[in-house]
Amino acid sequence: MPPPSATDHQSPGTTILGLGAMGSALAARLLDAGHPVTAWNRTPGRATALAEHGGDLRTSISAAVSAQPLVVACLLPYSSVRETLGPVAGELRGRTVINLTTTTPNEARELAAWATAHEITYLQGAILAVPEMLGSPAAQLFYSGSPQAYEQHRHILDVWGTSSYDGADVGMAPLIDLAMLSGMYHLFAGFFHGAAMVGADGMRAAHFAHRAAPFLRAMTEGLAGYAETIDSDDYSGPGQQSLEFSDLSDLLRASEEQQVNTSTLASIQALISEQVAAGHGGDGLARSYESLRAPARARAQAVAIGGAR
Ligand code: FVH
Repeated sequence: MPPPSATDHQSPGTTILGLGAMGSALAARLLDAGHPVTAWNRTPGRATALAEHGGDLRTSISAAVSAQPLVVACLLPYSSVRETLGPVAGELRGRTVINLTTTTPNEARELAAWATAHEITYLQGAILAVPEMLGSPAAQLFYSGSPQAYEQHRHILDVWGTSSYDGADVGMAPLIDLAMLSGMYHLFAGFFHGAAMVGADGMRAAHFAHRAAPFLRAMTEGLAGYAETIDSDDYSGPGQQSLEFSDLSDLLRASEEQQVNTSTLASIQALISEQVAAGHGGDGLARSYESLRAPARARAQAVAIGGAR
């Protein structure tokens, strides 16, 4: 069945597959903005609020994807996307699928290849926001894949938050999203570690957060400088905190005194120690990046150079 076109009785709408916390918010913001929404959810009971909100709820996924030219999948986990879309590839032919499910770069590329094989236009998205943020500029949504689909449906995408397009490689949007989330979770783990250290002596986490947050916020000002060093591939430049100076032994001993799990801190010390052992102790802290970016290659290089000295 060909997708509805703009000549249909109303402007084309959007089908949302998945009415979990995020999918429900995606649908609700579109309805609030006056856009027609068709929706499907594996468990129908979760979708009653949408029907009350003016959504067109379909119990069959085939009917749901056949109702609109744009189909948005917001499911969990990634495997459920293939399980859900696979059986309706025929109905999706000629339509656009935007996958907002958290997906790895290679999973996105696999799905894009599947979509192309079935004449489906594919755009990968990544939502850097919680459901409550949707509809505000603070909600960041990254997209990569079909530039035509991004531009054609921009009026829909921009309802949800601040949209950005990261190029035709569908893997880029999820890659940037997951890389940023990686930084976030490392930051959280570091805060939890510190809170555990002071908590062992009775300081409440709230007081520690009051002290630590301004400091951690200020430290993010240094990220651009570290990035410049990494991009220059020259870690010997002046004004950098050296790897030797960055030795974390004091932090590890203090954590042990506080009987705090040292695994996260020890993993950072391992990166530093590896580079120092390879003869780079005088280089800047950013050089620990080399032990992260391609462990096998960096380790071989580091040992070879260290062994040559
Ligand atoms: N919630 C958040 O804060 C984060 C923010 C960043 C982006 N994520 C991603 O958004 C995707 C959906 O997340 P969610 O929070 O909506 O997740 P749930 O509330 O658990 O809803 C999951 C929906 O997926 C459906 N589902 C699960 N398995 C299957 C399956 N095998 N076949 C079909 N549908 C499936 C589930 O259906 P049901 O359990 O209600 O029947 C929900 O509709 C996700 O990628 C986040 O990483 C959200």
